[in-house]
Amino acid sequence: MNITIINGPNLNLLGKREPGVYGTASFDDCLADLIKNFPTVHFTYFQSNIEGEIVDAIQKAGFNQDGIIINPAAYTHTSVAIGDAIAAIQTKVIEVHISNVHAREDFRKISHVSAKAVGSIVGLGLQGYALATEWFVSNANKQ
Ligand code: CA2
Repeated sequence: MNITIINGPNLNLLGKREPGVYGTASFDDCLADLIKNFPTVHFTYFQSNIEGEIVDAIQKAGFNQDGIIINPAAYTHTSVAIGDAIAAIQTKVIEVHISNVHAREDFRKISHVSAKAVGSIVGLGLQGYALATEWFVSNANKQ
């Protein structure tokens, strides 16, 4: 099974800044755990701080992967282009947010992704990525 993980702006800083909100682990740590814990999954990881590059990554993964896990970070709340890209592809998408966006500022309650995703996981920390992977593995033969 092939899963692409796409992370948006500033998530390259995980583990280095704001540990109170986003924890102390880097995404490299998280990816190493995913690779270890899901040996049947081939993960492709992409992170960008640039909106158009994220759209390109969605289109690239959107027709040849078994699942996409995306955390568009701040673009979640602003990017019609990322929402449109998710609506345009075949691959199912799970939206993940590390923090509980519903318990933060009002602007974080808006998502251009949620309605186009198969589901969303918010507020469960980096474990959200493992839970999303688990869903794709469990539902592989139903897609
Ligand atoms: O909770 C999430 O996963 C977010 O997508 C994270 C975004 C935020 O804009 C969304 O509202 C919720 C921010 C990512 C910034 O990541 C940092 C990581 C470490 C240090 C500073 C920022």
